[in-house]
Amino acid sequence: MKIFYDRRHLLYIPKKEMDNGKWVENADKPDRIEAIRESLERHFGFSFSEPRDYYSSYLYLVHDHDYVHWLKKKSEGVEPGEEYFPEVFGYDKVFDTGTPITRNSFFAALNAVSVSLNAVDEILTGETVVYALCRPPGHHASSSQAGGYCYFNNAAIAARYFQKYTHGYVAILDLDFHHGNGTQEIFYADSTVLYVSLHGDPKRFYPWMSGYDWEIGEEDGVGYNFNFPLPGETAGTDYLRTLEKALVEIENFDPDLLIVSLGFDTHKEDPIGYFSLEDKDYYLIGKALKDLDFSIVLIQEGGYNPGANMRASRNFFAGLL
Ligand code: Q9C
Ligand code: ZN
Repeated sequence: MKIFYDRRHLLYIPKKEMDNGKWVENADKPDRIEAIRESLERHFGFSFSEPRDYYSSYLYLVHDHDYVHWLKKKSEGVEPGEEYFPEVFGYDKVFDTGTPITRNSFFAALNAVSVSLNAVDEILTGETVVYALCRPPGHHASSSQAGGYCYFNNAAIAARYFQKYTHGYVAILDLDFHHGNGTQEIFYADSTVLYVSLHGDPKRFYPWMSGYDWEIGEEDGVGYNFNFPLPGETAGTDYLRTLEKALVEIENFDPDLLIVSLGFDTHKEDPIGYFSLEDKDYYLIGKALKDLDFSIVLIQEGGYNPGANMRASRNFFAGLL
């Protein structure tokens, strides 16, 4: 399996976030990705390809010009080492209080997009499984707003980039603990991109605004959006049973490419996810995907406990490959 990884993510270090009225440490730290890299290097001997950089014009496959321009200007206005906390939505283009802007937010988020597009390029030249080990994550970012540590929607841009060259159908399977509100929004009226997500019930868990099972798409997209909200503490058996249902929808759709938004914040030891998956469950998740007959691009999303990420990723790839 080919893996793309860009070590410049180490330069992107958000410090704080506001959670329930309190300043807490920001969970999107570099070590969560380093843990995965080390684990895969050690246990499988994988090597990591340096991505080539893409121009920011690819962002417009998904994002509004106003939004891209706003993020670039805001990032440039922050002193190195400082971070800017967005004002209420309407003034700034961020929908929560957990997504600070640092001097290199724009640059780091664009690099994560580049990592993802390199992975799609490999698929276009005949690879069948490629992993984009990128940070910051993307699935909460909508066409015009940042949120949930996400600035640009890596998976959504990857899907549109694939379609630009193939006119093919894409399914996005979102396995992060949190609902990918951004990805859902971007493809909500689109029947060429299927969005399927398993996540914590939005009645209790972030991002609260979306992820209900009655959100099935609109206009042409009706029937091309599937949400599987699950209760807190969901463990392996229930999770895997639900995953099987989700995979049936993907098999019926029969995509030309499957993009997996891969979050390890479903692990029971994750500090901000509330499922109870154990190390061995990730082997079974990987195995469930192996049985599918599609080309797969895996794009890293959440996963905030480095130790748990090491074990989850090792088991996931043992099952997948
Ligand atoms: N009081 C991803 O996993 N914090 N983003 C919620 C609840 C935001 C996570 C705070 C969590 C976003 C890609
Ligand atoms: Zn998450």
